[in-house]
Formats: sequence, C-alpha cells, structure tokens
Amino acid sequence: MTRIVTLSATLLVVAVAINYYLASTYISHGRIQKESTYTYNPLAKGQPKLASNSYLRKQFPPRNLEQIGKENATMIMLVRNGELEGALSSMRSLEDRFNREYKYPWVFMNDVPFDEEFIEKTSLMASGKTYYELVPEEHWHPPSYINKTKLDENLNTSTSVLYGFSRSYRNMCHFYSGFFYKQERLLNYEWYFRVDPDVEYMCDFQYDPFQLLRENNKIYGFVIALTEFENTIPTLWQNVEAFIEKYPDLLHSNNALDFLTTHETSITHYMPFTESTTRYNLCHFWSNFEIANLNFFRSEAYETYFRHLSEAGGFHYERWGDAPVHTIGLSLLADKNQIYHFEDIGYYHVPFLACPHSEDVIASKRCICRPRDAFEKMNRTIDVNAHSCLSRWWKYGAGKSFLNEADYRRW
Ligand SMILES: Nc1nc2c(ncn2[C@@H]2O[C@H](COP(=O)(O)OP(=O)(O)OP(=O)(O)O)[C@@H](O)[C@H]2O)c(=O)[nH]1
Ligand SMILES: *[C@@H]1O[C@H](CO)[C@@H](O)[C@H](O)[C@H]1NC(C)=O
Ligand SMILES: *[C@@H]1O[C@H](CO)[C@@H](O)[C@H](O)[C@H]1NC(C)=O
Ligand SMILES: *[C@@H]1O[C@H](CO)[C@@H](O)[C@H](O)[C@H]1NC(C)=O
Ligand SMILES: CC(=O)N[C@H]1CO[C@H](CO)[C@@H](O)[C@@H]1O
Ligand SMILES: [Mg+2]
Repeated sequence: MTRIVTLSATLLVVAVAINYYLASTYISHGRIQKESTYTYNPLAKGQPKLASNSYLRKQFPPRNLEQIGKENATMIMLVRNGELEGALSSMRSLEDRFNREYKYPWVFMNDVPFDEEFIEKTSLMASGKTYYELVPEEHWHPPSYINKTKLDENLNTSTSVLYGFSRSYRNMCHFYSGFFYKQERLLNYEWYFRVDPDVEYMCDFQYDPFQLLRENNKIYGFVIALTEFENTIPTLWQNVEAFIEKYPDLLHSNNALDFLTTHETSITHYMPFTESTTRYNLCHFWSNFEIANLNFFRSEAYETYFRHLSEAGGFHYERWGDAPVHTIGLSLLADKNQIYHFEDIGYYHVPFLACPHSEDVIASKRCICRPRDAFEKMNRTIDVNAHSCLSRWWKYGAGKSFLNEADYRRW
C-alpha cells in the first residue's frame, strides 16, 4: 500500500516536472515566434488580430477584397448597432450561400453612426468591401409638412396596429420608400440586394441573381408575396387612386394593376383570401427581400409617386409600410414582365419561410427547408398558404415562369 502511494507521488512529481518543462519551452518558443513573424504588417490592416494565446503559428495572409462578380451591384442593410448579431447572422448565410464567390460589397446604413465593434465584426464577416453610411437627418426624420402633434397622437392611439407605437418604425418605412436609393454611396451602383438582420437563405444560389435580372431585362426580384394588415394603411389606396387620376400618363401600359385589385377568393388553396374594404386586395412583395435596379426608384415617375404619398401624410399619421408602397409603385409604373419571382431562392424572415417546390432544385441547391417556429405544422413554403399572393401573381401579374425557361447552366 505504502509503495503504491510513494510510486504515485513520484509519478506525479515527474509529470509536473515534464509539464513545466514543456510549458516553459512552449512559452519561449512562442516568444521567439512572436518576434520573428507577428511583426506589424500594414497590408494586414483590418485583418483579424491573432489572439495573444493563439495556437496558430502562421500569419493570416491579407485578404483580397476585390469584387469578382461583374455587375454594378451591392448588398444593402439598414441596421442598428444593437442588431449586430442579427446582421452577422444574415451576412454569414448570404456570404456562404452566394456572395463569397462574387464578393459584392456591402453598404450599411444607419440613422446614428455605426460603432467600432459593428464596423470591425461586419467587415470581417464580409467577403468583399464594406461601407458605413450615416443617413442624413432630412432623409430620416418626418419632413416639415408633417404635423408633429398629429403624428404623436397617432402613435399614442395605434395600439392595435403592428409596430403602430414606434416612431422609428415609421421613419424606417418612409426611408425605405423614398430615400434609400438617394444615399450618396448608392449613387455608385445600379443594383442592390436588400438584406435585413436575422434572415436566412435556405439554398445555394449557384448563379449571380443581378446578372440573371439584367440579362433577362428585369428590374425587380422578389421571393415572397403576401397580404398587408389593413389597419396599417387605412387611406393608402385612396391616395393611390388620387395619384392615378392626377398622373394618368405615368402608368405603364403593361402595368400589374390587376394583381393589386382582383378579389377572386377561390385563388388560394386552403383558406379564403384575406378580405379588404377597398379596391386594393392588400397584396405586396415582402420588401425585406429585394434584388432590384436602383434606376427604377430614381425615375421621375417613382419620385412623383413617392412625393405624392409622402405629402399625403400616411407614413406618419398612419403606419404605411415600404412593402405596399414599393409594390404599388412597381405595379403601376413598371412593365409587369420586368418583375421577377425568384422561385429557387429559399428565404426565411420571421415568421415566413419560402422554399423551392421542386425536389430536384432542393437537392441540387442543398436547400434546408425545415418548417420554422409556430409554423411547425405548416407546409415548408408560404407560397400556397392563405396569406400568399403568389398564385394571384401567377394569374394576374407576369404569369408563372418555369426554371427551364432560363438556361441556368450558364451561371
Ligand atoms: N438604423 C436603424 N435601422 C432600423 C431602425 N428601425 C428598423 N431598422 C432596420 O430596418 C429594417 C426593417 O426593420 P424591422 O424592425 O426588421 O422591421 P420588420 O421586419 O417589419 O419587423 P420584425 O418582424 O421585427 O423583423 C431592418 O433592417 C432593421 O434593422 C432604426 O430605427 N434605425
Ligand atoms: C396639427 O394637428 C393638431 C391635432 O390634429 C391640430 O389640432 C392642429 O391644428 C394641427 N396644426 C396645423 C398647423 O395644422
Ligand atoms: C402621447 O402620450 C404621451 C405619453 O402618454 C403624452 O405625454 C403626450 O402628451 C401624448 N401626445 C399626444 C399628442 O397625445
Ligand atoms: C454603376 O452605376 C452607376 C449609377 O448608374 C454609375 O454612376 C457608375 O458609373 C457605374 N459604374 C460602373 C463601373 O459601370
Ligand atoms: C405537402 C403537404 O404537406 N401539404 C399540406 C400543406 O398544408 C395543408 C394545410 O395544413 C395540409 O392539408 C397539406 O397536407
Ligand atoms: Mg425584420
């Protein structure tokens, strides 16, 4: 018994000594390594810093941020500093599924300056260049023609309206309706891909969606179309009708007005279509996902339309969303055949998921189309659900196109 104890104690001492020896050589080795290879390298500025206890012996090579994709395009994200994790999560998904092979830049926009942590972490997450833009005050806050008392009153009484209480939400919707494309940095680009924090892309892209839109003469791409909550837009449609009456010549001859105004209820499969009290059936493209051409929004027609609505006041006295405003603008002012449904891009933003229908596409694009959250029991795509306007788009918009109509092997 004693011999065993003595032996164990001896072994312990030897083990500690060996450990100490290894540790000390490692430390001195580490010190030498540090002096010889971790010298300051100006080319590596903005690169990840090696932690002081890193086991890596090699220096990170400077990353090449040069754009590979050939389009005049950028990712955009309006986001708050406090949404950093959500921003990184969306970026990670889109970079992995698409952008790391193209390195399109990211333009971040904010109504207050981005903080250092936000800038460092998002620039490390991006495969390409990143830009951080402060939105000018006059592009964010209510314009001078808005009566502040009336706005405050409406904020106070909109308790049953989704985000009705939130002043910043109204500023955000007004900004995304009429100002994002006026940001100085975006004047350098023709195309944008809107990304929101906390979204996910369910499939590999396997092609450049900007290129697909341009080569097929499209100006706007969406994934999800659904109905709006009517109490957010009580007077939107009457103002749209006033606009149509005032500027009939601005309407495109091949517009998609029917997509917005047909009330056929048998069009959805499982439940009756959401009712509305005006001619507008509440259908809209879900604008938290958009891939589109900035020149459409910069056009005189869209600007006239936006000013008409902004002066009507409903962004502030009601809670008009940028989604119905974009959608109505596009449906009136653009050729409906220039609006494109991306049926092969899986996309999730709480609470809706859209995924390709074809098993072949799902498998070859490595989609992960698990039903989410409260919608566990739902089909794995919103497309044939009661809130979806996709079947209406197929019937009254640009119709249903088929994947084999475009030669995807070229991308
Ligand atoms: N900088 C900034 N960004 C904002 C503000 N409000 C909203 N955003 C951004 O605008 C986009 C849309 O806002 P969300 O709050 O996601 O609106 P939503 O998608 O209708 O609401 P959720 O269901 O909560 O996602 C997101 O990219 C937000 O990060 C704001 O006050 N400041
Ligand atoms: C602003 O709105 C308030 C409340 O609706 C109203 O009492 C006031 O007269 C309005 N002011 C102007 C200048 O129109
Ligand atoms: C809105 O509510 C706040 C807080 O209850 C109150 O201070 C303010 O006077 C109200 N504003 C209007 C215009 O009703
Ligand atoms: C990209 O588009 C913008 C806006 O139309 C234009 O000013 C710019 O010159 C274009 N850049 C390139 C490289 O073509
Ligand atoms: C394929 C599939 O899962 N279809 C289901 C979609 O949702 C409806 C309504 O819940 C079901 O009845 C279908 O079986
Ligand atoms: Mg959101």
